[in-house]
Amino acid sequence: MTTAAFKSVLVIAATLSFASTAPGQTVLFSDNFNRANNNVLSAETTGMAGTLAPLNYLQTWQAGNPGNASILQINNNTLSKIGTGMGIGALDHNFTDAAILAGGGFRVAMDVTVGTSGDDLPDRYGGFGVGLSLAEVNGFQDENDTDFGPRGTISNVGSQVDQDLYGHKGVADFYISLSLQNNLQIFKGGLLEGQYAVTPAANRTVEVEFSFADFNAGSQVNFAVWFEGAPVTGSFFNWSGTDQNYLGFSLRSSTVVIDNLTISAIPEPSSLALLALGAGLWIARRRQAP
Ligand SMILES: [Ca+2]
Ligand SMILES: [Ca+2]
Ligand SMILES: [Ca+2]
Repeated sequence: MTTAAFKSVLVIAATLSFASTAPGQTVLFSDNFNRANNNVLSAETTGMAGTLAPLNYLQTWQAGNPGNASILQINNNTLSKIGTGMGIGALDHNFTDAAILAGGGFRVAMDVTVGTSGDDLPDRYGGFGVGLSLAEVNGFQDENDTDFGPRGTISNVGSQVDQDLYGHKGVADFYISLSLQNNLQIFKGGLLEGQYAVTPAANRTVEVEFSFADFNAGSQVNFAVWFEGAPVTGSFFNWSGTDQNYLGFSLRSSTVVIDNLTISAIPEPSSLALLALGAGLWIARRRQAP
């Protein structure tokens, strides 16, 4: 290989590492929610795809448990939270699959649209958390009133907003929300880690890549965040439990609309290298062409 071609490979490899939709990912589960309106999110499996499809949605908290069945619903080909009170649920699957370990990580993407509200503005959002146990998922309660939601609160932390003497901590190891005020909000261990102002355009896609060596308690998980395909931030957290990686979502505003949920296994390093090598050879061949 020529030096120029080798440099191309390096550039392509670097680009692949940071691209928001790297090729070679295995879609474990995706859902465009393009199916008939229903108060039960997985009443039909139309719109679901991926190696784990179909999956069931647990609708743990709908302004109560069992609460109001219409709070979380399939509406207008989306997953929507409609009506008064929070909607909190999860996919009924522990994302500790061999395909995730093989590549050393996974990605989650979803489009988030948050409807209006007159109060608690930093705590009006849609988002998801990972590193959850099934017991935590089944125990979800309103995260603005209790310590049993995946996210935790911002307005209520250390203040007396809403007459709460104490803030509320979430149960997810990592959680990210897009807020009504267009901040990406990252929580680690149920506490706010940082807020990042973003400018929504077309799809309002929140995407996070998680990479790690194993699912053991205490192991480090690196994360990288994109919004609308552009990098936002990255850092790390640690799994709080062993082999506990349910994915939960929580929605809090007048309406919150989720669409195009995708969970992918990141490619094995060997296949990524092969992709880069293939692209490099292709460039080299084109450069040699008359
Ligand atoms: Ca849709
Ligand atoms: Ca429902
Ligand atoms: Ca955990």
